[in-house]
Amino acid sequence: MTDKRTPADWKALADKESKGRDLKWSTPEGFDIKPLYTEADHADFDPGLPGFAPFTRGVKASMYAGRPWTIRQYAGFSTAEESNAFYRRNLAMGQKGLSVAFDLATHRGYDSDHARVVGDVGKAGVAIDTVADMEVLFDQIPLDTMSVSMTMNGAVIPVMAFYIVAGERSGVPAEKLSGTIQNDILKEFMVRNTYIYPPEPSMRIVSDIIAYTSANMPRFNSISISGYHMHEAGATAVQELAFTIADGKEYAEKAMATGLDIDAFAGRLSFFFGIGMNFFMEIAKLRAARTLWYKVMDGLGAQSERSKMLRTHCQTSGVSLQEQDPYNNVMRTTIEAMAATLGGTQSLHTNALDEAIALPTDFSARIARNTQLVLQEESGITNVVDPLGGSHYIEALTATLVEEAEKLMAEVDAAGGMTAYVATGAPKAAIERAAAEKQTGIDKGETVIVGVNKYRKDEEDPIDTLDIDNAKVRKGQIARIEQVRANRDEAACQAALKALTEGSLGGGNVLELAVEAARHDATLGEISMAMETVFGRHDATPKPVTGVYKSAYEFDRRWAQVTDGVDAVERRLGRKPRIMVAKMGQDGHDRGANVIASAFSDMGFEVVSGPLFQTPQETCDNAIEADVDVVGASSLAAGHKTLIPELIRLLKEAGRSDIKVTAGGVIPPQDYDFLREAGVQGIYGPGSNVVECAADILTLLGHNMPPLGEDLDEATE
Ligand code: MLC
Ligand code: 5AD
Repeated sequence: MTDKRTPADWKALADKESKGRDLKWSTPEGFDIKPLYTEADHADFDPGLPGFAPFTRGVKASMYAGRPWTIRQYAGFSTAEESNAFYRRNLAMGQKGLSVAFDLATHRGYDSDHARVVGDVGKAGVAIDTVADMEVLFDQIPLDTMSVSMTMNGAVIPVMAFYIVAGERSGVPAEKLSGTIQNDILKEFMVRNTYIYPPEPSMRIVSDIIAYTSANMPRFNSISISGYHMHEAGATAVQELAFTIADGKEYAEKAMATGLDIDAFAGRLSFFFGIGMNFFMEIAKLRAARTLWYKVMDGLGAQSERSKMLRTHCQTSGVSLQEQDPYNNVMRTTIEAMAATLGGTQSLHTNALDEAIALPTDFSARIARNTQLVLQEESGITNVVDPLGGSHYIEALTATLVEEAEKLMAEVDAAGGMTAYVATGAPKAAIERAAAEKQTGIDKGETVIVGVNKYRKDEEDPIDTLDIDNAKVRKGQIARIEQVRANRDEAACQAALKALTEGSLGGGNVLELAVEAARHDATLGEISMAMETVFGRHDATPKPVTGVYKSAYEFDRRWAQVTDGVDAVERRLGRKPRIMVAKMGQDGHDRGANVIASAFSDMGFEVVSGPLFQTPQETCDNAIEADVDVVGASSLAAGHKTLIPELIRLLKEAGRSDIKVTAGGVIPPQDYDFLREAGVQGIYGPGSNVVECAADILTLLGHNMPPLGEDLDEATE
């Protein structure tokens, strides 16, 4: 017989055991997590049943018992030939759907022969310039049965057009194509930065795609509304939920404003969330997302149940993975994959263990994929629908997330919707603040990362990583572009491009017009430029937040040593030490750059945040004009071996080799010697402590910085 006790009895006993110590844990969302949850914590929340509104417990009644989630590994690198071979090997070994990663040149609408993309071609994804490339990418892959996701937002029009025409050329008409295009531009302006055009024409492109696919491609998901990148940029679960669902609402409203019936397109809106290490929070997040979307779509007047179901892809978190002791990443990814599947995702990518260093090798990709196969085929997770439904903690978290996200969504509504809210810069700044807060927790050791800020190995064992020869890929791409141009009907191609430019002014559907241009073998750069002539190109300079580091480190001894050092250098120079945080190439990942800029300015440096997407020449010119002491080049998209040495060469040529160059970001240790030989004076990989980076920079500037853990007097004794 159970002993009938009340929560008060439990509290008395727990207090006694813990000798009155406070057992609450405060999450980045600001939730106070208690050590015990009971029914009373979620009494007012009704999650319903799976397959029924509000879909909290899942969009299908049978969920994975009927059909498991899609194992869909995001991948792409180098050429279409190499990526195609990689896809086919993976499909043969248990992967179920495709998910294409394009290189940054493609993302930003440049052909591989463009001068701005010398460091980017084939690096972080596959280079696609023409329909011919797209045909090679899907060679021997049946497009009428294989669902294909394409992560494309900036150059979404030429990429969709190439996909449709590649389908046609392989005998598969558009209405049979199944898959997803990311096509989520709002989050690009907030966090991901691979936009091309300004917000307004970009939003029109989204609506044109929704209109085209709802009329011609009934099996194709017209958008993948993405919280993932907010998550990776440091957003809390509440921010990720609120901004993503509000983005979805904005797209739906914009499409309705063009005259489309909500039920004609809403069933093909899909979502994408990031899944990090806060296990229960992430499970609850997916349940909350479905609940929130149901309410939003119901509020917009959707009639069909399908229009109100939030279907989502998930990816385990890239930023949670570490360069140090990288085999720990396998465990992290497993935990995150469990959260995604216990949360009821439709499709999943699991990251590879070498994530923090390079793109996956065959070896690391295999472990990542097998993580999902083991969960599906060995763990029993698929047998029961929403197995954590009814857990007091999970239900309470779900209810709280819904409530808090709705509060933030009300702020978005008050600002006039997400397009207007993004234009104020508020969501980007809020996410950056959350990111800086998370980073201080890690740097101070309050948030433990095993193998990084605790239990760190004295020496790391190197692992094999993938290296791509971008010069070679670029040469091959340029040859194919020339071949395609030589064989096309030039007059017909130019006429189609002209029609696209005219249609961009208004009236036409830009996707429909681009499909025609693709049929005449226009290149990606040409199609993008045909629209850019009308729409213009959007530029941005990061504006990092300030004050977060300063307040977090108020009484920290090491921080004081660094700020004293900054003061000493300032006295010597007669001005503050100046650092420019530079982003070169088409790599728009600016979380790391912003964290550095924010912390360094709090430490007393004068920080110049360079604009995004610079060429080495532009960065060199900016650095000289601002007369900085140091350029810190942040690289997360593998362009470092091309772009940073070029910057150093240009500075030298300009007679300013006194300006020191350091590098930070995703840089494999194998490349350290190469970079040092090229003149890089400090390299800060993932897991670097920001305060120690500053200490190092002060040393570079000639200051006698005490080693960590020592006072200067002790150090010099
Ligand atoms: C599913 N089905 C069932 C069922 N479960 N039918 C009966 N009983 C069940 N239990 C049906 C579905 O209704 C559907 O048919 C079909 O099976 C396929 O299932 P799905 O659940 O729709 O899965 P899938 O096809 O995989 O689609 C998942 C998705 C989609 C809707 C989330 O949008 C998608 O694949 N997204 C992937 C996005 C992606 O890979 N992004 C990578 C981003 S990386 P029907 O007829 O209903 O369709 C990135 C990083 C970077 O962005 O670079 O920054
Ligand atoms: N191949 C495989 N995974 C990739 N990612 C990004 N580009 C690729 C690629 N080309 C993954 C990483 C990264 C996230 C944005 O997507 O996990 O963190």
